[in-house]
Amino acid sequence: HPMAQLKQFKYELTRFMMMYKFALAEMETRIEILMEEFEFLHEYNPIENTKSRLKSPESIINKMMRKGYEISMPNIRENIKDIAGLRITCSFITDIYQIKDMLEKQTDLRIVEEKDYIKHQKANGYQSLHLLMEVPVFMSDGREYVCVEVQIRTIAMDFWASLEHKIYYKYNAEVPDQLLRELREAADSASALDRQMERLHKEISDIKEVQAEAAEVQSHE
Ligand code: 0O2
Repeated sequence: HPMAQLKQFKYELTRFMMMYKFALAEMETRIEILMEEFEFLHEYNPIENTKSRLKSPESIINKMMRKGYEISMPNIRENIKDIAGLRITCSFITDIYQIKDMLEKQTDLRIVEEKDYIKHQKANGYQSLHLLMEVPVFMSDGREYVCVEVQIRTIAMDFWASLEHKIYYKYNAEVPDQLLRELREAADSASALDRQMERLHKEISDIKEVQAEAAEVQSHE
């Protein structure tokens, strides 16, 4: 009966989406733990902001249709890797790789794909580190590895990406050439700012280190 079929589909879809919700919650907790400990050890928090989002069933279906795949739960799982997304914003580029290292050390997480748009900036100027991670989620019938797309970027990269995203949608993906050029220039300015902030940050850390050493020596005299 079609109504019963629909009910069954709704039931399966809800459970399917739950897995991604749990995987995101798991990743968020891990990040929180890492950050609290990091702050305790180094008196500094490398993360400015984290934001998680679940793709809506509607945009999952749209993406499946755009890519020409037949719509079924296993097919969605196989082909849409960003149902669960976690975006981490940091102050400095070095923080990005530090967070990646910390995640890599968690042996029960798997990094299945890495796209480094910082070392290999996209032609439009986009920069970010994307990690496709598989997170273990324990449900009543056992363990499942669930995919989470983690995007790690600096504040400047994030500022650029959100503006570009708005422009892209405003022009329905057909952005005028002049605007594309200006966006590219803005991306280069964002990169230059990131590099400058990194240098300043390093200088300040070096000064702090020297001061700490001097204080240590003095306390022994
Ligand atoms: P939204 O609205 O953020 O969810 P695919 O995901 O299969 O289409 P691919 O190449 O496998 O594409 O994924 P990739 O390159 O890892 O990028 C996926 C996500 O990264 C995008 O998700 C964006 O969030 C972000 N991204 C990638 N390139 C750009 C870019 O040029 N500009 C901006 N602003 N964001 C970008 P969605 O689903 O496209 O969008």
